[in-house]
Amino acid sequence: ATILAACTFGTASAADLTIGFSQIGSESGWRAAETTLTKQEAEKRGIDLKFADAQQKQENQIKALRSFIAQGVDAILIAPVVATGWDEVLTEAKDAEIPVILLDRTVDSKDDLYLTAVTSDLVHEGSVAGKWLVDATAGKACNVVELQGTTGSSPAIDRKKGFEEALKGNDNLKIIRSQTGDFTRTKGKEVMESFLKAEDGGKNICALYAHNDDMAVGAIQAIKEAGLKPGTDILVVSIDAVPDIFQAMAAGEANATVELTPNMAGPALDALDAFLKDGKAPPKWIQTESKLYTQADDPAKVYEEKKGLGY
Ligand code: GYE
Repeated sequence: ATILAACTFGTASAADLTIGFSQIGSESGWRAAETTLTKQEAEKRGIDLKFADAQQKQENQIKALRSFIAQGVDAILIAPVVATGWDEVLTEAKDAEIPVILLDRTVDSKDDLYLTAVTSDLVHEGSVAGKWLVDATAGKACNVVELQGTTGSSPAIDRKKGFEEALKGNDNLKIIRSQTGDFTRTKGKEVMESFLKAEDGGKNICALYAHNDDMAVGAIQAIKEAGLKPGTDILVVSIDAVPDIFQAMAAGEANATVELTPNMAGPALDALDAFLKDGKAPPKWIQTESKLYTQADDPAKVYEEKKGLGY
């Protein structure tokens, strides 16, 4: 199928391509930036991008993929909201010889059902966050609460795994409560309010680990409303490195974040181009970098730099 696909599309230059993009929704600032940058990357390449927003629902993503297949698009980009339940529709795309590229999240389907996955090392992100907290607490007893991402999504599964691995052997650190905040500010605030109430107004909580900055920003609001100081009474570590977490860091209200680039589409479309033009199949995983930022990294300056980049 690969060779055939290459022959079929061998002559297609990006300018003739029609690509379907099934996006999860706009649950976080990071997600919105990914959408903006994907549209920009497609525009740059003269690609006709068909955009479908799934409002966080897998069935809407499956519907969108079936519609793209029926339209006979040249390729499909998808950020899969959860990791399971994709075999059937991905097989339909494969049978239609339409290459599928996963963005920022993975699926548990066999990897011959997609061309490549462009994601960070989600487990590594969790362990970077965990290692930061191990160092920051330096052996002192510290009860940790955790705001998980969307239940069943690969980032929620892997970021939890990596964080717990980093805490292993550091018995001073204990995760006392862990619940999904669905990657949103609103839910992050709500769940943090319930953690604070359940833990003596927050006196019993020393740190928050949030699977993304948006939930951390919501939680910071709840911590302040409970009369505590986020960043000192309760340490705050999260992932994404969106502009607003740097604003919080500059105010001393957040401590660390692990960067996730929102530009997954650039590497994805480059790999697709090489595949369609000369049948060069990319590796099944194109990994993006993860970088730790703390208050020592001039957060006010980073905020200014990041503000314009699609967020
Ligand atoms: O961290 C979060 C978004 O899938 C890794 O999804 C991505 C996550 C990201 O909601 O902000």
